[in-house]
Amino acid sequence: MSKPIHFPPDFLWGSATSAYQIEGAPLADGAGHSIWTRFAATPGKIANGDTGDIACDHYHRWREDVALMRSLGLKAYRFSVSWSRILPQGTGAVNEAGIAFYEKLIDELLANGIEPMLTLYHWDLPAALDDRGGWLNPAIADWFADYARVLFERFDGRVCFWTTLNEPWVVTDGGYLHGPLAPGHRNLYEAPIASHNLLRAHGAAVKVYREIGKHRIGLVVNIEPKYPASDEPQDIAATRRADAYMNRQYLDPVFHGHYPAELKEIFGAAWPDWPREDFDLIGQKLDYIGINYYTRSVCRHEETNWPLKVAAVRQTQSTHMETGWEVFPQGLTDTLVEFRRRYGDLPVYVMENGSTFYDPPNAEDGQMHDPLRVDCLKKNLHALHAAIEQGVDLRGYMVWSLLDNLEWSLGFAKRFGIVHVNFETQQRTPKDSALLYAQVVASNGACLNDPA
Ligand code: PNW
Repeated sequence: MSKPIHFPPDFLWGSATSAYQIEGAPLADGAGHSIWTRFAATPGKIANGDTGDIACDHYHRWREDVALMRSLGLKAYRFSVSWSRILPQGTGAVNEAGIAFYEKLIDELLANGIEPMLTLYHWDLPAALDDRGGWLNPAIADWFADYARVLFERFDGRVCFWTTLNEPWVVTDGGYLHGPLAPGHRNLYEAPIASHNLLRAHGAAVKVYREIGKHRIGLVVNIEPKYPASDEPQDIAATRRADAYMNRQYLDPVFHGHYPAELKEIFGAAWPDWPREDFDLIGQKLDYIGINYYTRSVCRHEETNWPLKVAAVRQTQSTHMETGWEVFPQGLTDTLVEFRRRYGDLPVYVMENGSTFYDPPNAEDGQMHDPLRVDCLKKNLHALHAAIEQGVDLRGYMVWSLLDNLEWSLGFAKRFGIVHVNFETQQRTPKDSALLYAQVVASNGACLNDPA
């Protein structure tokens, strides 16, 4: 029997979204193209030909969506800003209409007692910067810091939680190494450069924040704990490579001042020698770390898998999500405890955690039963609590996602929301998982002690 659930008194319960996935109207009011508006316009890149042109129409329904958060009792809302709404060309002239949209949203959140948590970059790079090399151009550290400065100057104080980047691993792995995400490159030589420039950009923005910001800034990474499929040395080595590539590639430079040695093994001739001084920029002190957790992976050596030589072993006895991800709540505890062991005692926020299971496109009579998501959420919250019991300085939890939304290249069919969206009518319907989450928030987790 584990101990009764009891979360810290100021625990920040909230939900998360990102700009391109929910806003719609990506070119409204003077905004520029992003790599995602272009990617979506390219046939075959997003399932079903879906695009973010309308998405959840949040650009027009933000007030209703804040009211929805309030009705669920949420204490925080993690969202991202679209860089190309603020700077249509990526650098230079500020588009005041873009600022105004986020200003209204932030003020509405505050008026409803909801803490805004702002992410500067959730994957929608201005297309004008992609034309100049995007994350491959070292100048992007300055471009990003200049963009960050604009938002710090306008919003610091009203926004007390800042995040530089969401999941640099996904940006590089999906955008530059394997190519399912914008800008869709598939290039072993580009991937390390993009990663390194993401880290330099992160560091440059934190440096600017220390000059002018007065609150908290951090980085958000996705962690997928890796477990060996056997105790064969080859499988153990494969697990180490997978862990280095996905979980340590960004955290080691930020907290330890160097990359994991395995990256050279993985990238071979494509792995550059980095200038020593870059690590001073990258290693800026952070106020918190944000961790996104969805699943684990069980690893075995597989000679033919490029470039890591690792294969994931499907756990046939487990429940799997629509994305094929295994439901594995223990991995959330392991991730948080392992973060503390490796990198020390820093305030931690789970900035995304959630699941996708099939829900029908229409919610009848105001209800949507989602028993698998409810079950997964409960188990994840128990696992979250176990990490606190084991000494992790956990400060908050953001469920992914508030709304069903554009799941990137998988389109609208993969629903992660605790609130159902009918994409024809834009009707929002809280699913059973949202009703459960509202009880969790209202009782600060105590309702999780109730049987069933
Ligand atoms: C996150 N992986 O992406 C993103 O931050 C969200 O925008 C996204 O909608 C959500 O998770 C659900 O997919 C990830 O392969 C994408 O490990 C891929 C991975 C992890 C996170």
